[in-house]
Amino acid sequence: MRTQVAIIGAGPAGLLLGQLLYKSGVDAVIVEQRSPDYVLGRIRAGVLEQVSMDLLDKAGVGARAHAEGLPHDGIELLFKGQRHRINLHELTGGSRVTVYGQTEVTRDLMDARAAAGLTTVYDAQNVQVHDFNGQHPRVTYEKDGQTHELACDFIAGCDGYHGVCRASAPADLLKTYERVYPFGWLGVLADVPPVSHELIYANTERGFALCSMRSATRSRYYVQVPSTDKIENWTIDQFWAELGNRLDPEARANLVTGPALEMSIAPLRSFVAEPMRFGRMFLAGDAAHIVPPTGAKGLNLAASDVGYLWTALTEFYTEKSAVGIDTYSDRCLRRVWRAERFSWWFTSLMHRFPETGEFGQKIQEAELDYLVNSRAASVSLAENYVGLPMNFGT
Ligand code: RFL
Ligand code: PHB
Repeated sequence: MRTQVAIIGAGPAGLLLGQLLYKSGVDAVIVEQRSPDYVLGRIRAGVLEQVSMDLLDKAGVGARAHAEGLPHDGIELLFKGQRHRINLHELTGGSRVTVYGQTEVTRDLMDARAAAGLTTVYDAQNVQVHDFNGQHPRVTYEKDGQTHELACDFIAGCDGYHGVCRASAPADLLKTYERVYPFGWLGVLADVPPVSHELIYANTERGFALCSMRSATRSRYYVQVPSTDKIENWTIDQFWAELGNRLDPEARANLVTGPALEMSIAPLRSFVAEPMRFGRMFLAGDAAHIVPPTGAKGLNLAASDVGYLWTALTEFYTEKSAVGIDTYSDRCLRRVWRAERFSWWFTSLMHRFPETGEFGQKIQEAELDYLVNSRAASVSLAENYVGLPMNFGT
């Protein structure tokens, strides 16, 4: 088999790239190690920046996100038992975010890919990338007991944090930066109405909590737990009790409980791999970087990487220009590090750190007090939360 761009991974990054390239007339095949049901079963992100919504529109798959996604003009910060609203819309001069689940984004992209008759190889085993340092890269994989080869012009490594593409980059060219946090998020998805119509980010002496949602009837909640904690240690009733303990009295009174559709613990990590291009192989999304979920930036960064890569590859094929390809890594990494900084800062502000004790808690409360009462500080939070434009600072 031969294609112009071999995309490794059918998560949101790979699927979005495939759809954008299709719109530009560039041929791509996606190779994914899991089944479609497994990919759709992963419950992850919920908040889309305007930049991501625009890319979904450009890919021709934005209609359902516009129709069913919930536009949010603000978020609430809860500390010292009181909630304070950050008016994202007013502070940013008109921007907002859209609450629409990653599962739904993935489903919309999968449906569009199937409708266009584009090739996705699911359940591919032992995927390997070859010869990306020369002019003729190749991908090999096994399926149904046979080895297959995919010849291509470029490889897009959209295969997530545990993927094969970053692992195949020459070790002497790759530099990684990492911070692992001493806690994770215990998350629950449940068919109950949300406690509030906007997201609540809570800093409490018992640890962080987040009240999010997927729709008017489906809620997504998280509580901070030590990184040593195990999901077997929790029942759903214990989860609801702990969440309630981290909310203000009004939110606690509004909390509707029910059975969990999904319950799992996600570790928190900051990670960046540099560069994001190795010859004719590009990394995009979680394959290149991880942010702690506090700033809701992971999926959005994956989308903006893909936006830059799509532009670069389209320029290459339609204008015979390599400028976008040559600047891809630098352009992405500037945006990545800005999002890494914001996500690290918001994580540090909202979570209980075992080593900083009561002093750390008091400093956080003082910063939160400043944040909600200073317009300058509120604007800084708001403009980062809704997402900086793709050409910011250029
Ligand atoms: P994915 O989604 O991990 O997809 C990678 C795909 O590659 C496949 N794969 C391979 N395929 C072939 N060969 C191999 N060797 C392969 N190895 C792996 C995998 O099976 C998979 O299908 O990466 P992608 O596309 O870069 O997308 C990134 C996002 O999924 C991620 O950044 C977000 O989910 C992060 N995130 C959030 N991001 C936001 O923007 N807003 C949020 O509100 C938000 N909340 C979250 C989150 C992540 C969470 N968890 C569990 C990590 C909340 C949570 C709890
Ligand atoms: C979610 O709804 O899953 C979600 C929302 C906001 C975040 C992280 C996760 O910051």
